[in-house]
Amino acid sequence: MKLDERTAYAQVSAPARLAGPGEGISAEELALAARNHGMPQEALRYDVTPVGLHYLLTHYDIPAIDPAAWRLAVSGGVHRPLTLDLHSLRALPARTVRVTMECAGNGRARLDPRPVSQPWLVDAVGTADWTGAPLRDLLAVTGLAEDAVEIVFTGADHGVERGVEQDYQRSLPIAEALGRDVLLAYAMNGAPLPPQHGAPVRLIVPGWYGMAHVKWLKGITVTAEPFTGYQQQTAYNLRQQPDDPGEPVTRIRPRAMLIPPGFPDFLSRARIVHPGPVLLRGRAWSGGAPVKGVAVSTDGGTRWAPAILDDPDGHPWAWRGFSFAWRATPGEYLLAAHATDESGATQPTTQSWNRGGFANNAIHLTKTICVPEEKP
Ligand SMILES: Nc1nc2c(c(=O)[nH]1)N[C@H]1C(S)=C(S)[C@@H](COP(=O)(O)O)O[C@H]1N2
Ligand SMILES: [Mo]
Repeated sequence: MKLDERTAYAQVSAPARLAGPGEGISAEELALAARNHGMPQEALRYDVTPVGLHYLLTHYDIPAIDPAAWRLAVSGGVHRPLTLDLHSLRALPARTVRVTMECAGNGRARLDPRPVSQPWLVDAVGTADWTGAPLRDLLAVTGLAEDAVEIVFTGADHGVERGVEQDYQRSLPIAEALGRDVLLAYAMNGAPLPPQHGAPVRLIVPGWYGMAHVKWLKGITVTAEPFTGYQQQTAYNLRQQPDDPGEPVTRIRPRAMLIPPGFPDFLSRARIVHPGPVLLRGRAWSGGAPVKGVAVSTDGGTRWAPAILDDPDGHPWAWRGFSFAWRATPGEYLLAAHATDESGATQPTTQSWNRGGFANNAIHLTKTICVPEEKP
């Protein structure tokens, strides 16, 4: 019997599907959730997420790459193809950019019906200071062919997904790739990239959902046609039906998250506060345009009041802090915040559904109870 690619992987690699009514998270999804951890919500307290608290998403294995042996090949539609080592990359002028990154599947686990995949709640976000060489400085060295349309970025990780064997690859249109802040990053928060975040070099595309920031970069290929690889055309598209042409997932939609107030109940994670003034703090971000305003609700979104944005801190690609002075009285509350950006984009109250569970930015509710302090 001759096996084609699909039948060869049929035993281990299921097609995309939606969970049935009431179908819980499976052990396979739990295993993914444990490998690919989120950022604990209380880490919204930091301007820059400490490395171990930043969320993590890795489709296949984390490659073990010897930095001394690492090479980056720049090929395709360039005048001077080249192969670079880490030393020569570090010799280019360095730039540091603070970037809030969010996985396009953030919030997927609460969709109904739920796509069977990495089951994110709302924790797939983090902010880091990335240092590297601007991609455009490297492309100035190689030159670009006149007919260049896209740039394809290839990671060193390899796997099978929905029956398709592949290197992790994504592309960017030339105009996006030439942005001043698109980096070939070799440092995160001032230290060399750790293995799980793409060591020794990854791509950083500020404002775009996570899938564009290719880790463990090994190749850059300039092409004269749009890239049609799996992660570009099959995955990361908004579709209602499997055979829809799909709208590509690109920039991060606006979202605001409250730093969980008070203290948590161990299992339910409901928040507990005592009566009196409670300063609600949070972070808001958008990859499309700067955040213009944030509103807060304490009654699940019936009434809203404006929050106060922190002063701009010179980091346009990073989340913005906000505050709201609340006076808590005994009772049960659903706290919420929502962001609007300068393009007018805002957050929906109900989840916008698509088959992959991508780019949802529904308003998140934080269940909070205010109880009088117990006197000893
Ligand atoms: N090579 C490679 N790059 C990758 C991925 C991957 O699996 N392989 N995952 C992508 C996805 S889906 C996300 S959300 C981000 C996560 O980056 P982080 O793990 O550093 O937070 O990396 C992106 N880059
Ligand atoms: Mo992602």
